[in-house]
Amino acid sequence: MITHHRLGRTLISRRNFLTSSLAAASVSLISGRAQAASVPEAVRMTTAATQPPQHPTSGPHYRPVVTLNGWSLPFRTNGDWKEFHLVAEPVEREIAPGMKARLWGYNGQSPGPTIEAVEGDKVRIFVTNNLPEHTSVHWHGVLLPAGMDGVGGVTQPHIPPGRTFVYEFQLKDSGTFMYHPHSDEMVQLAMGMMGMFISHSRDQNGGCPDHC
Ligand SMILES: [Cu+2]
Repeated sequence: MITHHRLGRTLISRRNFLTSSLAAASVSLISGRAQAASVPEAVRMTTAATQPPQHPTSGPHYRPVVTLNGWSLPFRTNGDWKEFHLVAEPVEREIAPGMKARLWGYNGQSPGPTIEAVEGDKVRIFVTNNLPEHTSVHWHGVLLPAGMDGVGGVTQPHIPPGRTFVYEFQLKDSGTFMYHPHSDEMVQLAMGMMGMFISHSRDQNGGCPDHC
């Protein structure tokens, strides 16, 4: 229902107030380092149409990307952390006139939304599993602590259905990366579970030209 990032941001802050009590009640369903943190609103995009880029309203400036047939996941700032909420879930898409596909993805999209942050940022990504089986999220190519690498059964327990796991890491590097599950990979990737992860450069010349 949220189709514009500014509107979305307003709704997020209003809803945080409502969700904080819910979050407190469901703390036992959350695992990971930020166990007691309140969970940010999970923003969904229900259309596959390409959305306008999301210009940052807090933190270091960057020129946002445009994701074809998608958009970027809004974030909120909490202290010096950028907080995102990914929800792994079934997604239905009409991929040709009259032809509906039952896919899996994130936040109403398949592939999932693009995550954008800046080299040096601390990111906290809440991942809620609304799939009928366990999942995890691997941040492909991103330099991070082993425990945040998202390999289910190796660097963390798989995230069971109905549970939320919290990933936290600081971006050491800039670059174009991707995220995808490391749980039942052959099925979950084939069903559409993946998304782009953009770590913008802090270098003004390299990352942000004059008109930025
Ligand atoms: Cu990978």
